[in-house]
Amino acid sequence: MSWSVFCRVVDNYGDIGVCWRLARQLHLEYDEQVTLWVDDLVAFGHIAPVRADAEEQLLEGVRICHWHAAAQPADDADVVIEAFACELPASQKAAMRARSVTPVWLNLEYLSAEDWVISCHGMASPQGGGLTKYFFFPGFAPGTGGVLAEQRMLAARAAWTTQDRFALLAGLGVARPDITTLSLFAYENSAIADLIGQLRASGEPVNLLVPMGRALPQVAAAIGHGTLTPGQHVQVDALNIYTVPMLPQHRYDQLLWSCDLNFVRGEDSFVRAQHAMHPSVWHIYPQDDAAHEIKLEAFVDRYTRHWPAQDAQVLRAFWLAWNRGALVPGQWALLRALLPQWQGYARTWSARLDALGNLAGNLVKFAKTKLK
Ligand code: TRH
Repeated sequence: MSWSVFCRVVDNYGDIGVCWRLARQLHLEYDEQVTLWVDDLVAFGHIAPVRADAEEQLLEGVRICHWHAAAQPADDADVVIEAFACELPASQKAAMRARSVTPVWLNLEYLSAEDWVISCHGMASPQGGGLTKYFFFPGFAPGTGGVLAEQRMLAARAAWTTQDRFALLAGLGVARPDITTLSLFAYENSAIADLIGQLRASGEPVNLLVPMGRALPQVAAAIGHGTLTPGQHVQVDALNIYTVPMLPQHRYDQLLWSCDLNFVRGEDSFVRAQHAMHPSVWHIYPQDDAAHEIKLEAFVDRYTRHWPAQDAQVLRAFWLAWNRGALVPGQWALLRALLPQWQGYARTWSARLDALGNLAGNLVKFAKTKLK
């Protein structure tokens, strides 16, 4: 089948992060012909080696086209995906109406663990002119579209060794890869100062790897350092802070595999941290009406369903505190004490995710049933 995926970068890297992984996997693992239309090649360039000035380019077998005001996309594709409810351009809709075989039009939704997702997954909405749009919901439960998980990532993860881990950390300048190692990818968050304070007070030797981005100024402020730039190492007490440049997506995956606990955010890094089979803390994308807390709790409910109640409570309290911007004194110590058991729970959770089938494969199956 031929596929066109449309992506508008609302902000940050998650929109294009998800679309790029999906486009690449559809081509590499399902042998589909894929065009990815994206409106922000500069943001895309932070996670993959794309040229920002090219109208059209080929990367890993995927045709990438710049979607801008003057572009008139009109692909003759079997399946057209509007990612995250980005509106398809009129020219594309006209091409879809004119097609002799009606294409499958899919809205790929945001990821949520809420129960209602199961009943809405696959719902059809007639669009006139013989076209129907289907709502495709990623999710964590049977009856949803699952999450992205490439075969080659799963194979690479299975082959990842302690030596690989040490080599990766050494490559980032980490002097002692044998001590507790955390990564911190987050939005601006006043709880960062609390975390750093509690890490320092613990006296435990810890590596804290901080990717470039929105959390970095708060890390710098918390240690009274002024500006931090990529590749720096600052030691405060037993806490070793390393600033990490923006890595290509597969390297970032490897970084997640290499840490004992990953602070992640948004949608894509959140899922990748689950594939890493290590404990994680999620900074959910904040929404004005606090709707994000409902989503956060829905995930916590699902994720900790089989945990002892006491352990689940430690996680829930920490995640809520992190997202509300203030840790309670002693909260890091409680989370730290949970890490050994949580490591086991994280493995079990990851196996459950694998059993759902991956999002790209589920999309292919779904599209085949609808393409007439
Ligand atoms: O960047 P995010 O916050 O992205 C999004 C957007 O804000 C979007 O509008 C919103 O809808 C969505 O979140 C929920 O977080 P996310 O989703 O984790 O995306 C980050 C991407 O960046 C992901 O694909 C991983 C990638 N990445 C790298 O490739 N290298 C890196 O070094 C890092 C830190 C991230």
